[in-house]
Amino acid sequence: MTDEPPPPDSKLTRSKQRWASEHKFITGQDARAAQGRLPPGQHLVRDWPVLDLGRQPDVAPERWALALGGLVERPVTLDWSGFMALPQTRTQSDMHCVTTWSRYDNAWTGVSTRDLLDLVQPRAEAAFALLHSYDGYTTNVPLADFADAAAMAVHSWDGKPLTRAHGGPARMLIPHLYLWKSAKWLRGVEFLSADKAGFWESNGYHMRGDPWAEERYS
Ligand SMILES: Nc1nc2c(c(=O)[nH]1)N[C@H]1C(S)=C(S)[C@@H](COP(=O)(O)O)O[C@H]1N2
Ligand SMILES: [Mo]
Repeated sequence: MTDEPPPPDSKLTRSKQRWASEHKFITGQDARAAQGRLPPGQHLVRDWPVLDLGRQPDVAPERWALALGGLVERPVTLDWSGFMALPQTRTQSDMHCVTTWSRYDNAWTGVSTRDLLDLVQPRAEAAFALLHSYDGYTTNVPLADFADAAAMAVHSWDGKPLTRAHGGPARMLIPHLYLWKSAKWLRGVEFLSADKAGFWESNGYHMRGDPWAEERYS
């Protein structure tokens, strides 16, 4: 799957690149000692900040499609009605952004990644997933994390359709990893045998991104 040219530079994007080189926000806390619900170095917010590369694609559901391919037995491209016809899962989870904010108790509706995997049947060699977005963004995750019980492609938050600013009509949600792994405006998932860095992973950020282990930077 080919991605659009890299999106425009923004002040936040440049700051985040600098934070990676300075290893900013690392507390060095022992992950095993981290108790409770807030990962080390994080603080709680009540609103829901918007973070992206500064280009928010306007994808109407009628034009939206999700291509699932790569190392799978049955590559599938889902249109909106095909996606919505899949089993619908409701969950509640916390989100943790690498810029140090966390937000509790987000109610999601969407399609569980396990149901997507059942559909395409990844081959034995598939070990990583590369997520592709309509704004040209990419991010990579190990297949085991993609297949986590709480991971899903979501279309609703708090009972309402996901807004364009937050990645609507549909985005990935992998709540046990930092939020940059949760690709907004999702358009494709490519299953690979070898790990391949996405946008932030090519700019100093971690290949896995576990907030409890403070896997912020590479
Ligand atoms: N397509 C796309 N997905 C993206 C991004 C992006 O720039 N483009 N930014 C990531 C980052 S760095 C974060 S923190 C979250 C922010 O999601 P939110 O704006 O809904 O809070 O989206 C992630 N997913
Ligand atoms: Mo982020």
